[in-house]
Amino acid sequence: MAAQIERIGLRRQCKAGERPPRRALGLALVALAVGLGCTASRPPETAQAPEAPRTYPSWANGAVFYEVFVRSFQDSNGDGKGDLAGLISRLDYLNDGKPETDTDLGVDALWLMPVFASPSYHGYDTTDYEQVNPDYGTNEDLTRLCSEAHRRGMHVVVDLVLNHTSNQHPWFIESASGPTSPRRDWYVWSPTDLHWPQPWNAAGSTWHMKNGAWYYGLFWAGMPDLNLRTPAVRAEAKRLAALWLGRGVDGFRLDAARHLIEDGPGDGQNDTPETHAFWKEFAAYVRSVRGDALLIGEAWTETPKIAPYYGSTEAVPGGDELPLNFDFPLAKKLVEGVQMGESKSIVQTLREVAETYPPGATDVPFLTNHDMRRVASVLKGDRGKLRSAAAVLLTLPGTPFLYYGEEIGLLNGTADPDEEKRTPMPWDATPGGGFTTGKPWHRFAPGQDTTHVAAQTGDPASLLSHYRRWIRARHASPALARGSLRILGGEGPVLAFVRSQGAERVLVAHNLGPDPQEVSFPVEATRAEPLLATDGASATRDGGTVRVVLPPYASGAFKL
Ligand SMILES: [Ca+2]
Ligand SMILES: [Ca+2]
Ligand SMILES: [Ca+2]
Repeated sequence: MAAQIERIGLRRQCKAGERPPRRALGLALVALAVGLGCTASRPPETAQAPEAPRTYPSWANGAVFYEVFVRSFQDSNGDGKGDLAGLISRLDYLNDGKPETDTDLGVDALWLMPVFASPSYHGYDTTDYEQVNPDYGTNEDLTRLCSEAHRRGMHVVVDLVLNHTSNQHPWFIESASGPTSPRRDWYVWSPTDLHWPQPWNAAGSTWHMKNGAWYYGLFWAGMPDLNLRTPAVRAEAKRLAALWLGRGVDGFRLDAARHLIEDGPGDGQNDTPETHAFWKEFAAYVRSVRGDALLIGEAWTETPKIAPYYGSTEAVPGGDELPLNFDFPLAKKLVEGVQMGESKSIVQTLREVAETYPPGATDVPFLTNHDMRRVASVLKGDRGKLRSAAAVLLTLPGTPFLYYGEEIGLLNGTADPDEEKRTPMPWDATPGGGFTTGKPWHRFAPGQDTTHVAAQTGDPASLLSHYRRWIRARHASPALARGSLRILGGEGPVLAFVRSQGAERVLVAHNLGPDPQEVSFPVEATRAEPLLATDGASATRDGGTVRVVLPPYASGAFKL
């Protein structure tokens, strides 16, 4: 492969809490200019609704998030299980808080998968919402993690699972004790089996018997659904959110967000009006506690059904329900598009989002998360495709999420269970991988001897260095971080668009395929100056067009 030309214009580091400048919407230019991740179409400041706090976590708009499975990130005490003290010791890898250094990844925020007490390795079945899982440390460790992250300019969001608890939670044990239990209505009970299937599995059962009655547990019998119609449960959810905000966290990732309140089989198990009403109530409460607290919804469904989870962007900038929602359809199309070297379905999804989401909503692109086969395995470890996937993700509008290990091309484990998507982070080639001095709680994914942080950290050609550069390019450009999106063209291997914020415009072009491409774009330009060009991408002004040369899997962002 030809020598890489990698150039970056480092202008400044975005600071946590920085509010982007407002500007008027320039409709004239726009074939498809979307307010995604952009302040352009927010309502005017005069349209204030006095009864509701009009606040929005602006720090999250355009930020780069990093999803961490604490159990697999870094062990501090040799028990083979990652923990919060271990994560704290690795924070400088994620962001050292020093803009002058570029040896760190440079992410802006962390999402921690569940850290509360739980009998399972993954923690999505909570037994105590007020205590950190002893495997991970103490409540004080979590507060210390938050302050150490804040000191480096990072925010921290934790998983809050409100749809269900563990069947070992004292609330459920009390509720199940009999029909007269004072917590009977904290869960959903029926005297008979109502035979509702699981929405994704017609053969699945959601009603489970205990002590002569049937309770609703959407995922399985070990995870009974809370009854969020019960005022005391709603009050408890709010109290717990306020408690952890007070202990230092900056917001919550909301598991199973579309399944909270059910009113019947089938459609009644997803996206009900009562579920939306609960989230609006919960979000208003969280805003009243802390105006810049973030809520991120897991609504794993199609674009038209995700859109309503933002709520009204007129009532509250960014949305009066959940200000961020993971874009699952886009994640699927990004990975497929990169795999096939075809931009068409990525463009179609971006257009559908633009047409469907409320104006001013912030999109949340990602490649994979802990529930998906790792992208490096899907792309069969193909160096070019992995570089394309990273560059596309980090140049899209909104708030991109990385899943730990993606930045080094970590493979999936070799078997089927979910654990194989969540294997320990390989820091080096030693038997414990730098992850633990003991025996890892789970075996490493294949290739730990070659695919690890130490091997990539000082190598300018590594995937890790590529991620670092694109994250830095995003920070160096308000247009790339928070600007609007205008798509140029819509099929073939070239994915190209213009990101704009105020007077700054950046032309972004990716070659998703193995063949060299040369494309002229009819965009007004006084220059075509690389913000970052990787794998040999280049651009020149040519009359009324900008001509972009893209070797295989090359990406470029050019200031116009
Ligand atoms: Ca440990
Ligand atoms: Ca740094
Ligand atoms: Ca539910």
